[in-house]
Amino acid sequence: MVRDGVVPWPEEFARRYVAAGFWQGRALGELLREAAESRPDSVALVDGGLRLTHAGLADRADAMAARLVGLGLGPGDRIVVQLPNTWEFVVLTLACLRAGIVPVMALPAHRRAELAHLAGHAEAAAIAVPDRLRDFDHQSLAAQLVAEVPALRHVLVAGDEIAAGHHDLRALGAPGPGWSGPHPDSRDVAVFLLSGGTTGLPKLIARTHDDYAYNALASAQVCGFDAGTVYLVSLPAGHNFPLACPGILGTLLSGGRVVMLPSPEPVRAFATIAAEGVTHTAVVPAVAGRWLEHAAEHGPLASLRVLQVGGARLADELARRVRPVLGATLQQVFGMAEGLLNYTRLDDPEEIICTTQGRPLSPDDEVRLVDELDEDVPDGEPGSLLTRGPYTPRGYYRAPEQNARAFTADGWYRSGDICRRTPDGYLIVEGRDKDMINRGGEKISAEEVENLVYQLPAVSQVAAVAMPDAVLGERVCVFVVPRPGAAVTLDEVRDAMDAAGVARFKLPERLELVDELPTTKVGKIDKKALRAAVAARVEYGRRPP
Ligand code: J2J
Repeated sequence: MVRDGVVPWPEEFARRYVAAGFWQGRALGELLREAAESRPDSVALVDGGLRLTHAGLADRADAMAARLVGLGLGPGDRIVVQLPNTWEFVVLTLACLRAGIVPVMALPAHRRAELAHLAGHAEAAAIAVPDRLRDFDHQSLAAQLVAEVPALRHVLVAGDEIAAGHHDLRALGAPGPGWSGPHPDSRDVAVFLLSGGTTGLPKLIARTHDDYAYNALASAQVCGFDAGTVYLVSLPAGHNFPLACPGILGTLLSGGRVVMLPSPEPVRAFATIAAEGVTHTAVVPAVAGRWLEHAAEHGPLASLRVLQVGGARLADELARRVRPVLGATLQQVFGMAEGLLNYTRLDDPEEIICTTQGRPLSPDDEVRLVDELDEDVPDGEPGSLLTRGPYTPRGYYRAPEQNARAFTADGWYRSGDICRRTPDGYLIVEGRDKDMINRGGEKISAEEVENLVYQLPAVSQVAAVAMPDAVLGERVCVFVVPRPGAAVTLDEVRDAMDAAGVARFKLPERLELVDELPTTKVGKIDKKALRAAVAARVEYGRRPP
């Protein structure tokens, strides 16, 4: 039971969410088991040549739960999950939800620095990795982490070559023993998600069974998911969007079918959508752009009914091309792992679908747009988004200092997004007042980049900012003031960050050497001025080397 360090909803709110029927008082594993039993023989999960029925998937998840308990893992223990989009990800996640073991959703791109932090902060007992992925030896890194992180004992590996002492995830997930252990309490933590990152290291978001089940079920309803839904996962599966908005969990709870694909690369994605009759999927704007280009040449996606796009701002012009070119209904999603989800509704007028980022999922989502003094701005004016609600936790896990900044005293989460609200309650994302860079949906904390660049002895001062990019929306640019007589190059910065063991998507793609950094009236580095400077100089449409 992970309760220490988790900030609960005040009891008065909890009672309200229960009374409204949002919180059902049931564990996700229980709900998933029930959904599987109502359609045992239909296909639930497809990964390449492997097809599992709902009953087959539920049985494998039960068998894995029993075997994980056999390894000495139990309710409340944490497993860092760093798996690509394969069946093992789904079986492990369901097994954890059954047994009350809490998965910590890492990304395949994470490296030693992020994984050590996550495993350490969550006091994880196990880590699940692929053997190798894109020429990176995840298994060796996991072994190294076991030596470094005190609580970490087990390495679970999905792959062909399992090192001595490590456990074979495929064997753990083979059909076998049933599971009869008790279901976790619905107020316990079901999963740990990672925050989009504004601080030096990623924070953990504890999502409970009650709130995450509601997140997935209410999303499934708004997105029209049912037993006929075929949902393609091509974004990293541990991200909130493909996991539960409605994602994998929403599809399985609706009796539908999940198709796993390692990447959204258009040739393979289009072939899979056609072969499997995919009806729904979720992508980031950069991927939507590539799919539109591909479809313009190769034709629309006949089976696809709904294309969800979120994670970063979708340009209105791109939005308008989705229906005519892909033949699918666009659904804009403005979401966050911290909770609040905004969706355009499938039957909204085309104008709303193409020019807004949707409206809140739940009637009990509270949204305020405020100025610097936390005063509400008039409707139609841009303001900073504050939110509370039945699936928006009241604080990060074990982070009192950050919580004091990221949440108000009465529990509103400061998302850091600058939005406008239309008269009918839809939000338009206009910018942000948080120090984060959104690289095609991947969130990069400027502070984290700066801390790493400061490790270079030649660096006197550094500021990381977003530079506009035609393909990804934004990329990382660093402004560096070198020490007198010293020189710094982009390659040196990238090599140093790589050596520090961070995900490659965080490495800067441009470096500007300057004599000094501009400051604001109160003496802080003026990032607005820096963003303007790099935007003025940038070459648009340049693809990464
Ligand atoms: C502009 N900015 C957006 C959008 C997210 C569904 C969809 C996305 C996420 C996600 C998610 C945006 N337009 N449509 O968890 O379930 C930016 C905002 C937001 C931050 C959250 C989901 N959709 N954003 O992106 O936790 O800045 O979640 O605060 O990764 O992404 O990032 P993250």
